[in-house]
Amino acid sequence: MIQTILKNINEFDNIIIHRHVRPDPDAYGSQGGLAEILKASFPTKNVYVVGEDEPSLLFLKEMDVIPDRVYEGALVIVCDTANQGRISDQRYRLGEKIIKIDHHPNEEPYGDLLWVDTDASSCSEMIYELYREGKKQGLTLSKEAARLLFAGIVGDTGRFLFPSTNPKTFTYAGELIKYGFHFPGVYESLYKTKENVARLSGYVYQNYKVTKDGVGSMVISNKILNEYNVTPTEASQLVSNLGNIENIKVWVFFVEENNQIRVRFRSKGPVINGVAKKYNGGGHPLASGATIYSWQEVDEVIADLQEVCNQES
Ligand SMILES: [Mn+2]
Repeated sequence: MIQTILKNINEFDNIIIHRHVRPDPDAYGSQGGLAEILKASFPTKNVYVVGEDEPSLLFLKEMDVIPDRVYEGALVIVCDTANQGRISDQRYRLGEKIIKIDHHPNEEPYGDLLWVDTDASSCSEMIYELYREGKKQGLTLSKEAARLLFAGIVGDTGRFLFPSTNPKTFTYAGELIKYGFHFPGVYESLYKTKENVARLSGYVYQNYKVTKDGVGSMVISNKILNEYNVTPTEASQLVSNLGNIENIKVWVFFVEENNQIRVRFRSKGPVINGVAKKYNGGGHPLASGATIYSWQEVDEVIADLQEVCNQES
């Protein structure tokens, strides 16, 4: 598949790279890393990156603003995005050919060519693999591409902590840091905490709940978001806080956003993406997301997680 993708890249002069909405470091890293590889390898091609900005990730890459006509006869590559509804900038459809490169379960196959590897820790890891494969044919990896791919791998593996981390992840990360970018700077930008978020973290540790079977949960209402002056996205990221607490096997965050409640699931073993799917969501077996529309559903979600925990113990 990598060879077929490379062949297509060779054939197009205009290449537009997309990623998912509410971008995370892997979305930016895989998109930006691929763009930098292609720019360094094919100086005469026009390579663009598009999508909404995430202010906290602008240190990684700035997006291009392009008119619709650029899509005419262009190759579109979508990174790190499982379903079409989540592609940031829906103009991706205007391209002549669409390639999906992703590591989420392939529940919604789309595009003319698909490369999906659910064993990859991150989409950035896949992009690095594409480079490794294409190296013999002349692909070039710049220091900037290395920085972006490293940031994506670090982001999706939680600094090499999550079980998705595999031997390749360490090998590739080791190869990437040889390019000489300042990796402590990447960590600093990715993990610096705003004061109000740190204080909300304290609130989470004080107020989370846990059932006797190991289902942890946390509800963050609009009122709390306002009190701490924290955005729903910032609050949702605190889901990882509960990961190290003993007795918690599976945990869930409910964060109010507009008239919806965003749900984030995490697990140390029991598979939870089935529950996410039931509530208008999906994702990885041990890390998924969903959306519910009333506070009454909170108890139902916890009951479903409880069931998952009991089945596997
Ligand atoms: Mn990813």
